[in-house]
Amino acid sequence: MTYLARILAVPAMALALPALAHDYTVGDITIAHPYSFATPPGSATAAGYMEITNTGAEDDVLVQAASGFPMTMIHKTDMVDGIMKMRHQTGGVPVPAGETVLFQPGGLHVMFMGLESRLVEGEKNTVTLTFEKAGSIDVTFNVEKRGKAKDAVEEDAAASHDMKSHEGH
Ligand SMILES: [Cu+2]
Repeated sequence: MTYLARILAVPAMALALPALAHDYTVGDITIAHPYSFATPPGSATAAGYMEITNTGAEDDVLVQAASGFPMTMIHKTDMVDGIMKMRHQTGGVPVPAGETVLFQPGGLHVMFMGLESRLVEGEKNTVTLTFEKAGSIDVTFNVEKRGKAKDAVEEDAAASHDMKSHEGH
C-alpha cells in the first residue's frame, strides 16, 4: 500500500479499531501500526509486524531492533519448495527514499525469541528500532487477537519455527 493510500485508509480503520492505529516518526522515517499476534500457550517465539515509510530524499536502513525479550532479530520468511525458511537479516533492512517497507506475515518480521510466557491480547511491548540515518526510536507493539481464516504464513505459530529453521547465525 502506498503512503497516500494508507493515509486515506486511516479514517475507516480508526472507526473500526480506535485503539489500534498508532504511528511513530523519527527524522524522515514513519513507523505505522506495530503489532504482534497473541501466541498460543507454550510458545517461546513471537513475531512483530509494522509498516516503515521513508518520506525523505535519502535512502535509510533499519539496522537493529531491540526489546526486553531474551533475543530479538530481524527476519525474512521465504517459501522454498513449500517449506518456510526464516533468514536473519544480518545486514539490516533497506528503507529506500519515498518507499514503504512492509513487515507482514509471510515476509519481513521482528522475531522475539526465548519468551518465558506467551503474548496475550492487549499487552504492549516496547521495541527500540535503530536506523542508520534517522537514529533510534522506541515504538510500542500492541498484541492483537489472531485473525481467523488468514491465508498468510504466521511465523510465530508455525510448528517448524525453532532455532534450527533460522539460518545465518
Ligand atoms: Cu522468524
